[in-house]
Amino acid sequence: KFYPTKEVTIISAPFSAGQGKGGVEKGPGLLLKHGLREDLEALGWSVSIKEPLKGTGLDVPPSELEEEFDRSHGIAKRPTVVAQATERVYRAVKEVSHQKRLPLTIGGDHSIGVSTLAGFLDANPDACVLWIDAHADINTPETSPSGNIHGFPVALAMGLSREVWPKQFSWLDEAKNKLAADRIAYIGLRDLDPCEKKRVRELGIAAYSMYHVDKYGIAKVVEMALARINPTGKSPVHISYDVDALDPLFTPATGTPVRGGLTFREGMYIVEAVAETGNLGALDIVECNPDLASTDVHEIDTITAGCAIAKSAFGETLV
Ligand code: 6HN
Ligand code: MN
Ligand code: MN
Ligand code: MN
Repeated sequence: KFYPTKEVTIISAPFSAGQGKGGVEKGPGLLLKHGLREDLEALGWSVSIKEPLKGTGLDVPPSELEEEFDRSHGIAKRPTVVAQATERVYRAVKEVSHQKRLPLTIGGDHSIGVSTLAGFLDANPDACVLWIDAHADINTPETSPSGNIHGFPVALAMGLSREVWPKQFSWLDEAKNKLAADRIAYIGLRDLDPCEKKRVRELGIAAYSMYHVDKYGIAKVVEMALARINPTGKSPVHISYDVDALDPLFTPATGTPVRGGLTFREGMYIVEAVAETGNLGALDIVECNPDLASTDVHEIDTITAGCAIAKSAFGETLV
């Protein structure tokens, strides 16, 4: 087992300026309020909490942060604050990873994926990544239709199109290891921008869309994905889980919902299967936005789905 002593640090990342909709910064507080910490303790984990954005003023809705458009190459929105927040989260994930505690990073929007990838890879150069998402998050300024940096984290961690990054992301040059294209697999894809499709194909990234989930079933898809990125079965697995991978029936309160997603059970199966291998190395749970819920039930469904992902990943079994 990669963490035989079962020690986890929850890294709270209440950050929302990687996209434009306020409310996703409330995700970590609500996940904790719904018992995330106690759930993990009940499964035998010892839990500590880190808050790298506390006191920075970065943990507020995007409308309260400086409006900024970098149009030097294509478009990137609010690069200064996103770079500041992601650097802080990176340092926290890196420290926790070197301490051999499992980093569980809770967002916040998915821009913090660059922090968790770079931070975990710093301590574990052989890590592999399952990116569970409706989206590929592999844009850079010149390919992004929106300029929202939550659509960039995979590209940033891979070092793609380095020459067009907003200058504020130079902190990332010091990260020791870049994510290699053969160490990441996607599951749940169904809404890629044209340039993202081209990139995923050209880089030969293992990409399992909802079509593949329908065709092969989720168990086979997880098996194929892990065989591609972790052929020896010995590498720690970093799961970056965007709750919009699940169908909006189950996680309606999220910023970029796309119908036709994973069922609740398919979504849990992915993390259960990795838990069963004993190789879970790091987990991110992102993009829960209570302000986008149209009813209280939608808010609770979304937050409790986030908690369920964590429980399943940390070893809860059904019987
Ligand atoms: N996410 N591909 C779209 C964009 O704006 O770049 C959507 C990105 C969604 C990002 O859900 O983490
Ligand atoms: Mn997404
Ligand atoms: Mn995402
Ligand atoms: Mn409903």
